[in-house]
Amino acid sequence: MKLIGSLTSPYVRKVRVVLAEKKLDCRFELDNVWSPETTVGASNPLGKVPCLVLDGGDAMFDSRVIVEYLDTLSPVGRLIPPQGQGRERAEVKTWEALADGVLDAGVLAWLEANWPGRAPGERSQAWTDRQLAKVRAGLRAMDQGLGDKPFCTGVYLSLADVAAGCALGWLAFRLPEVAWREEHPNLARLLDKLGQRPSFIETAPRLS
Ligand code: GSF
Repeated sequence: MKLIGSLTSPYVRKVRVVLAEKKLDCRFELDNVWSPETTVGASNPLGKVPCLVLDGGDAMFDSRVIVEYLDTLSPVGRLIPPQGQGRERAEVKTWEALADGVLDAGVLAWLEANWPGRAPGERSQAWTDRQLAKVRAGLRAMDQGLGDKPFCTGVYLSLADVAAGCALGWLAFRLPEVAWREEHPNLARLLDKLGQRPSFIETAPRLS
């Protein structure tokens, strides 16, 4: 298997953390989706990372599909409850949707300010504010949902924590002005705990 991705993408990081937690082997191929030299389009017509290319050449995207597949490959470090446990499974996947949704809004806000294809006069503060309001509302919901539990859905690490940790780590990396730590001490505690795991240490977002 080969994972196409970048060192900054939180969605790619989610996949890399899952690979590490489940001790799965996978080659990592760096691709800059914003550069004219990107080749990810050959595997993902949407031109986005992460993209997982299987040994036979078939490609899989997006991160939610990839991590669900990876979790089936080995019983080691199960991160998603099995089909039979429908309610628990939906709870984990709702956490993932919430964390990814915070990221989707955060990425849109970040691109509004930073995508070089948009001239300064084309950047909309109203759009940025709309997206940042989603980020803040999502963080409030995550903090409340976590409460004082050790992990998002209880006492075991699951994909919910992986997704939440990748979202929080990316916000700290790209949107430090959101400054969520003081307002959300439960989330700060979770991120600090996750940050001690080798899977999170090895995949910490960096520019190069
Ligand atoms: C999001 C992937 C994505 O937006 C997933 O895999 O979970 N729902 C998808 N990836 C970004 C990089 S980043 O912001 O992490 C990407 O590849 N964007 C390229 C583009 O042209 O939008």
